Amino acid sequence: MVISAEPDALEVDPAQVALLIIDMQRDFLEPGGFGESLGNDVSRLAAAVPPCRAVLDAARRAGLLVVHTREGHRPDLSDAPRAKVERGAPALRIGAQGPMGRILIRGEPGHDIVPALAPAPGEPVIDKPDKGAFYQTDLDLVLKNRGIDTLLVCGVTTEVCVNTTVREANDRGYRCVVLADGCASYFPAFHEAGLAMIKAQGGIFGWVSTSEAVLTALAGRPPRAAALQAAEMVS
Ligand code: C5J
Repeated sequence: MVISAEPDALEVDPAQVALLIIDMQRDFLEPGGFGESLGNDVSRLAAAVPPCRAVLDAARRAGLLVVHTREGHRPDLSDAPRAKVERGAPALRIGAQGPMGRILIRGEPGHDIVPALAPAPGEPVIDKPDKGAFYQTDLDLVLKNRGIDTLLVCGVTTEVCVNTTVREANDRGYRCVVLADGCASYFPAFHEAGLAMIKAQGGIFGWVSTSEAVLTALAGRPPRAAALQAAEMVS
């Protein structure tokens, strides 16, 4: 199938494509979690949920591998570097008690993926200790064992965990197609810059597309209309 994208449309074999949904956790999207503890307006991330859900539903229907990631730490913080924990006011740091349980700790309510995007049985969930989904995880193994060479990437935040993961994936030889409307940032300018950096220089880290373009491709419709949609949504 052909996915309309920037800088160029991309031909992919659906059998080798996975949907990778990055960190759509309550800790980042809902009040009282890690994102808000860092002083962010978490409501800015909500817009990414419906496009992610639409692509998730379509990917499941098409039989694509769907992989979810979560950022978080062990309850004893033994996998959390001091350099990460010591930032911010102590009452709001990683491991502190918040309204959704201890902030950014595995097993706490805030660590869960938001209900609209909850993993289905059998879908791999990659728990990662930091920004990149390949760092100290078995994601590469999971993808290689399924013969995956192309990742449709959405999630939060665009310039942090999405960009870090895309750069890691690019270095490992994966083709990354980032869905602009399926990603979000607390900072609109960083969202735009994060996408611009991926697709610049002939797609130095990958491609940028939209949920609509991917839905079109998965439905087997011609990519021409999708090209126009992508141009409208990404510009
Ligand atoms: C952050 C993430 N922003 N998932 N994590 O700390 O982007």
